[in-house]
Amino acid sequence: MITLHHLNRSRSQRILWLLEELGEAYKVIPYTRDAQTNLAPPELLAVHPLGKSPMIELDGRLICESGAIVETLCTRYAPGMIPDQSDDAYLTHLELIHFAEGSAMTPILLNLYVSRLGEAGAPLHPRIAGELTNHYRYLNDLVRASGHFVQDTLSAADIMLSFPAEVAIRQERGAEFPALAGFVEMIHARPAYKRALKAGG
Ligand SMILES: N[C@@H](CCC(=O)N[C@@H](CS)C(=O)NCC(=O)O)C(=O)O
Repeated sequence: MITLHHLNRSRSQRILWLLEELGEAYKVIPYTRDAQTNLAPPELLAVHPLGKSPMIELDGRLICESGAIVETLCTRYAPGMIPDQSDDAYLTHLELIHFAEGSAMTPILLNLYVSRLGEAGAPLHPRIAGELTNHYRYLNDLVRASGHFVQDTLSAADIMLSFPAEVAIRQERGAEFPALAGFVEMIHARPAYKRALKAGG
């Protein structure tokens, strides 16, 4: 049994989605963001010193970091979601798994935080806006004719990249990045994605 420590409205939603795609038995322990601060509740700190979500428990081991969770779950339950290591696509997979958290989230989070500074943040806006566009364009250009990243069926990278891609669409960048918009439309139409939305509340 897999246990997911799930924070509402968070990057944990993509792990719920993956679990629904896998069809494996799992249990969700829900956590709710503080209504004022929007931060995770202190109960998550009792689980792990970072107090962040997602985290899963698998075979008695707590695993944090979405990338590590997705890689572990796909390797064990859906090896077809990761290209064979002898294929060039495996390197693209590795790049994109790391890109999702290590690169794309930097301008996304900077944009979120700096926008709260109002006029005081204005000197940073052009640089952040430029980097957001740079990262979204890169992703847009990597979407394959099949509508996926890396391979022509759902892969681990699609799960990881769903979050930054959805942010781009929520920021109304769909017309500028139509392939990214198509990717988001495609994943939203998947039955497992819809079940995960319900499960995540
Ligand atoms: N790189 C981590 C990021 C985890 C993370 O920052 N999660 C956010 C939710 S999207 C969180 O728990 N925030 C609550 C808080 O910082 O209080 C991952 O991909 O798992």
